[in-house]
Amino acid sequence: FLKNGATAGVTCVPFSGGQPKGGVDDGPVEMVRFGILDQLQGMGYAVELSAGMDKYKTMKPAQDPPIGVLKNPRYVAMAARRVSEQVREHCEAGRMAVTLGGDHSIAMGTLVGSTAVYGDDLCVVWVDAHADINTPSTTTSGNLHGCPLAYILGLCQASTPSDPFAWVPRGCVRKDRLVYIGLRDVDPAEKLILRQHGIKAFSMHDVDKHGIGRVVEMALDHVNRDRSLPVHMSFDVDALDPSVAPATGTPVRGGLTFREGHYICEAVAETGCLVALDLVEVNPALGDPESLRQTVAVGCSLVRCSLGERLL
Ligand code: 6HN
Ligand code: MN
Ligand code: MN
Ligand code: MN
Repeated sequence: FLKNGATAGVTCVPFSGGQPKGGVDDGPVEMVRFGILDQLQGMGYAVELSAGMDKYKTMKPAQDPPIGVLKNPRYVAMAARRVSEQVREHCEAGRMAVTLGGDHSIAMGTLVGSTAVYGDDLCVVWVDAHADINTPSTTTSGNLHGCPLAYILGLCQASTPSDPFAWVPRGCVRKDRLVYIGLRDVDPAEKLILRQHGIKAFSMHDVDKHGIGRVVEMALDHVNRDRSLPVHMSFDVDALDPSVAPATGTPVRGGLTFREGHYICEAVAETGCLVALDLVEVNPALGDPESLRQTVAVGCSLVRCSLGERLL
């Protein structure tokens, strides 16, 4: 799919409006400071960086009252819309779209961007402790980072003209082309949604039972049996165990080991099908300097592995 697989189109999204904790907006700058762009260049990629990353902080509307329980709805919608345009540009140019977050609400934008180019052939591998599939009516937190997939799959009520998310093409990702790996903190209403819509998910229980090798194979078989369709991987760093990635806003114990996380990225890279990658929820403000260094380092290393860095 990649006309020029050797160019990485990187979008930095310093955004935290999808959840209440500050600091996750510094995730991208910390990963850049750690050297992710040089590292990709060192791997042989040309790096094309989206312009104007400071805009994400200044675009916050003066007035953004909750809509129902949803917090910062206009801000989240504006930021995600901008992300969608930047990711679409990268995909249109045949670049590997790499998006560094930021909280996970920005995936609403990355998926609108990638599907605008690849259509409903696009397969989504969502690596996360959480399902991020709450609708505006099921979310109890009102945090939009817990909702992106409900919008993308078209599980929310039809949008009204005043809906800030009216620009999101409902159902741009097919339900049978989404698969989860790493789940272990799924809200009761989300469990119902997964079941009702027959959405495939591999929880940590499945990882324990089958091993990560088999789980990734089964996950890819589900969405992309022939390994012929384009893949967008959205990797929430909280999929990893908090001992591996402590600096994140919603840590849940019992997560992926360092190697299991990397294995997923290596196996997806090996398919040659990856066209877009999100690495989100790195929050440098949480924890001591060593937790921060460790989390930023692992985030960068997951990006490199997804883009084909090999152990040998
Ligand atoms: N994330 N299910 C919870 C909620 O608030 O809806 C947690 C969401 C976490 C989202 O980690 O990207
Ligand atoms: Mn999560
Ligand atoms: Mn929870
Ligand atoms: Mn998430």
